[in-house]
Amino acid sequence: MKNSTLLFLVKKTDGKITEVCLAMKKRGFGIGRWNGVGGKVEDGESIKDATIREAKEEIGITASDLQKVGEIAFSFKFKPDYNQLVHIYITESWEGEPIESEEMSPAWYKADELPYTTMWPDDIFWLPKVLDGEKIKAGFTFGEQETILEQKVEIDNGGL
Ligand code: 8DG
Repeated sequence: MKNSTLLFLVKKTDGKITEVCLAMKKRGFGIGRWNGVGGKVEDGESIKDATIREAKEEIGITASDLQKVGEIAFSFKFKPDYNQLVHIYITESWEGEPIESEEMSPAWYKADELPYTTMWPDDIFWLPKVLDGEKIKAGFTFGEQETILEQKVEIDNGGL
């Protein structure tokens, strides 16, 4: 399965995530949706390096101190070319301020007011857990028109 990355910049208050930077995807896969930043890992590139590169390309920041919080295997029953393993990170550390690029337009949201109806339909099933401090391993199978056919979300605080 192809590897791809997903990073959420977060701000904490008293150790709890209170704000999340999302970015509106302006083109390609996931267009019209709010999401973290990320994309495909290139040949010979580490997953962390890909995460940092994509964040720079998409919202102009240099991320550091990445914390891995999840892995999700996505399968697309009718488009197996899209199948991918997404490696999910959060960080409180970056240089620069998120800015708009050709690909994405960033905005800050309160962690308990994320626009789930304009996000990938699986996010509601795992992202609240991640923002609550859990680590997850999950799998989703999509059918036609992005309906979720199968799903499994496990808490995995030790394994990642
Ligand atoms: P390109 O447009 O430059 O060709 O591609 P890219 O930037 O390398 O990658 P992409 O295909 O645009 O990356 C897709 C991003 O979306 C990547 O960060 C992983 C993420 N993503 C999925 N599925 C889901 C999902 O169901 N939920 C969330 N939150 N993110 C997802 O691919």
